[in-house]
Amino acid sequence: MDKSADRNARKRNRDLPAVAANGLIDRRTLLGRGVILAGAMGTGVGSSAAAAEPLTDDPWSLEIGEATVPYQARSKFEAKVVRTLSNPNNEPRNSHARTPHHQLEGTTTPNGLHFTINHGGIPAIDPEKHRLVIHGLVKQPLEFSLESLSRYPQVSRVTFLECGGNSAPMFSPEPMQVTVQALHGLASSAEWTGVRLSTLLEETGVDPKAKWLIAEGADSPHLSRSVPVKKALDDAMIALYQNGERLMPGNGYPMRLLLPGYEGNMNVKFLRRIKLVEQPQMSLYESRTYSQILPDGKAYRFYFLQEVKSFITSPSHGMALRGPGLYEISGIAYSGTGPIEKVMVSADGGKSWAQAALQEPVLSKAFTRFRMPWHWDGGPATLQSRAWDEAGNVQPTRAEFIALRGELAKPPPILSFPNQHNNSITSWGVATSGE
Ligand SMILES: Nc1nc2c(c(=O)[nH]1)N[C@H]1C(S)=C(S)[C@@H](COP(=O)(O)O)O[C@H]1N2
Ligand SMILES: [Mo]
Repeated sequence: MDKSADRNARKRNRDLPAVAANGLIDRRTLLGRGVILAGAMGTGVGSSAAAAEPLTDDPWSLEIGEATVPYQARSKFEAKVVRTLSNPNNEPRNSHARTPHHQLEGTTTPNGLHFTINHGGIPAIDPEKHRLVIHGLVKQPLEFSLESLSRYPQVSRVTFLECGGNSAPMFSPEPMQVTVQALHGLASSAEWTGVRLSTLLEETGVDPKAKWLIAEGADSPHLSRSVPVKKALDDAMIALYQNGERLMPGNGYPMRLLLPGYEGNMNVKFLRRIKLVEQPQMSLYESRTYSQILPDGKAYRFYFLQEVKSFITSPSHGMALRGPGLYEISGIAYSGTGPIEKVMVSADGGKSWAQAALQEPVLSKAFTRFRMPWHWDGGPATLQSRAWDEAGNVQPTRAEFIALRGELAKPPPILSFPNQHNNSITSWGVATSGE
């Protein structure tokens, strides 16, 4: 960009309508008013002026390319975009893989990067032999194979999945200096296709006495959870496909229970059994691990909902801004209750706020991408986002959340994992260095 074009861009950007302190700019400027974003601002990075002479040919333009393979993998130049693992050697305990939100865009988590938690490894299930049984308080117990399930009407649903333990580092009394992947990587979003559970329960018939069902997996821990029949008849499904292809092995191949908006753990993978019952079973994962202990020593009996939440993915920890100029703040918002209504963004640690643009489509219980133009003047800034859902729920500040739920328990209690369901606001500090 030559000097005068650069000057013009700077002037145009200065004239952009500010909507909150520390450089936040009206979101409507994103909608085609020609914001000149960072990099084109004459700092010598990002886009640069095209030279007048014709393009030269690089080696890859001068020979026949690689063979086309039956199942393609991404470019080798993307090899660093990976999940982080908690148990790479498969020791006999649980394994986590976290989604790299800071390296992804849009709202769909690619299947290879969907987060996963497996409490006893990933079973190698033969899809021909796998069966799902629905029994208990039903009129007619039934057994389904993968093939018989495919004869029922299929539905697709885009929904997020989040572990109740996602964002647990936010309970720390000291601010954690970690990436968005380490903080919030136990949440992902995909399009799931399969059969509504209500369709199958119509086939079996449900005894009016049945108020709960127990869902059980075919992996070695036989993970099982109690689910209210009301949820089963609402929007629960047996998912067979993930973003158009069969479920990934770690995400429940060949079939899983999907409970949109409910705690990840209840979405039982490798699903082999659904038993209709009168009372919840009080299994390990609902009485110990995911029952939230409160500061007064009492506990929530059940905690199913993943509440309204948002976090900024760019810029975020580990990235560096390359000099003052215009940037786009962008992130993800979602709520287990329904669609996102709005997201507010602050660049001054929550003193002033401005409304972000929501990227279409805004789907119920799915990741929603928000965007906010920001003019960074090179000074210190604290970036935050705060989401509202259509039901009127608002994401709490960290102080509000901690007042209700307490900080990290020390020493950690033996009988419970108390640090669950943290949906409070994340802050990213930006130093004058741009880091
Ligand atoms: N059968 C079975 N189901 C399971 C698990 C498991 O280990 N076994 N992990 C649970 C937990 S703790 C979570 S958070 C979600 C994670 O789903 P994902 O691995 O597809 O992301 O699956 C749940 N369902
Ligand atoms: Mo979980």
